[in-house]
Amino acid sequence: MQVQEAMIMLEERKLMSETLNHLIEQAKSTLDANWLGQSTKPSPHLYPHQWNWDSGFIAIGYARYDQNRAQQELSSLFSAQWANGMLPQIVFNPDALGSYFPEPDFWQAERSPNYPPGALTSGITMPPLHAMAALRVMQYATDGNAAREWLQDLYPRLVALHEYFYRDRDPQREGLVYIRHPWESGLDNSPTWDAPLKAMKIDKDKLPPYQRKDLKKGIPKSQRPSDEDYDRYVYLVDLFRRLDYDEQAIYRECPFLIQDPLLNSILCKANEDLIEIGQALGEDTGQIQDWYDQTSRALREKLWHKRHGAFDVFDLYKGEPIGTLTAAGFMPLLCGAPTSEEAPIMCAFLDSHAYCTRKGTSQDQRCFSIPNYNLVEGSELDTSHYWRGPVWINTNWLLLQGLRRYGIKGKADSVRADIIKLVESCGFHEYFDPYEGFGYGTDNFSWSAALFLDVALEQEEGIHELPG
Ligand code: 9WN
Repeated sequence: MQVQEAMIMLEERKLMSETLNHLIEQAKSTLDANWLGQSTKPSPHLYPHQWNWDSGFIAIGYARYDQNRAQQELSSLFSAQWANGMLPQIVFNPDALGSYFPEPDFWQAERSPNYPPGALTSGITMPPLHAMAALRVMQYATDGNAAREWLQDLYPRLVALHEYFYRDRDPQREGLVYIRHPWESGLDNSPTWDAPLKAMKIDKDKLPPYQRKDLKKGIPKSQRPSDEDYDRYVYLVDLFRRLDYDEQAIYRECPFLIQDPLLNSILCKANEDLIEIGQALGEDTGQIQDWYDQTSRALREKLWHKRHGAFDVFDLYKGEPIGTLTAAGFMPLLCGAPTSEEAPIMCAFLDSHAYCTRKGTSQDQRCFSIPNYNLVEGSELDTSHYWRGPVWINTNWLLLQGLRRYGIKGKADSVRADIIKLVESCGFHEYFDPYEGFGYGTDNFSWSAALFLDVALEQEEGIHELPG
């Protein structure tokens, strides 16, 4: 056994099952407190509505212990699906309007002919990990018949969502879909978006008036996106509503069109999981297999960055790669896109100081994997600033699945151990400092609780041992 593995095992044992059980109960209480009756808000105050990819992660946690809630979480989100298949980034809670920006009055998403009657939604989407979550609901189902019935209802909606991406977001039929707003990436102020956002020519006097509400929730301004970023976020929303959310017009006019490896890897993996669901339901999954093949090939052929040893991001508007150094560059491991030569190169990069090697346990040697941005070469690194350096539990959880897929046991175990350690020392924060482990952003954050639950229950059941 290697020294690294032995140290991790020792640490895991030290966290006695009593402590783990206590944290598991706390995670469930956190989700209970954020439960709105049909869905879960991401956090008590900062995010009072339902968010798209948050609900996917949250359902993954619920799938482990509450099938009903897992199913309701996804069903309520899909009840606001647009007629063209788009699943909105936010489904607004009518009882909580007034404390977040932007809300339905600003989005004016009803200008689109695809807007779902009776729902209140934003006009953009997010990474589609819902088939991954649905597969877990199926796998952990306690009542097979009820789960099957639920899946029969959800399956065509999941197919429509994937179809939307390939039909409307991949106009050149490359197998890679684009995002058109940083909020669609889920990694809002990632340094990757700096160049395309700065290149946007905006006339501040022509921006619609708006007021940020995120800065009134007790989170330091230094931990939220900048005002310059918000001006650009607002510029893009205003463009979409002026174009009545017509995707062809947006494609022609939008200055922010990006092929991102995180969203594309999630879509690719979700295709694979959707095939498994479809086969269990006796459906023909040929089209979905074709989507999976297209995207895994395109990730490899267009986005692999040999010199970086990770996957790149492509700016479709400018027609050139951006040169990513964020955690998104490792996400293709999730769907099996890297070749058997590329995966070990990525792993060596991950195992360098750039993304935290577990060097020791003393304060000055400690580093939690993996930060969202390269700690050595990231020129815009800020270890307390949102997506510009901190460790996030959702990206770590995704990476964990990818590392396991390739049998990269040492790193997978250390990523899992760090998820548990961060929660143990700081609770269910939104994000964490890679060196100090401090929790930042909002507290009682739902996906931190849900994904902690997934790995903690796995550890408790002792089913985390990996082959090889
Ligand atoms: C905008 C809810 C969401 C997450 C995103 C995260 C943050 C929103 C915001 O919170 O974004 O969508 O107001 O900052 O960046 O990933 O889904 O938790």
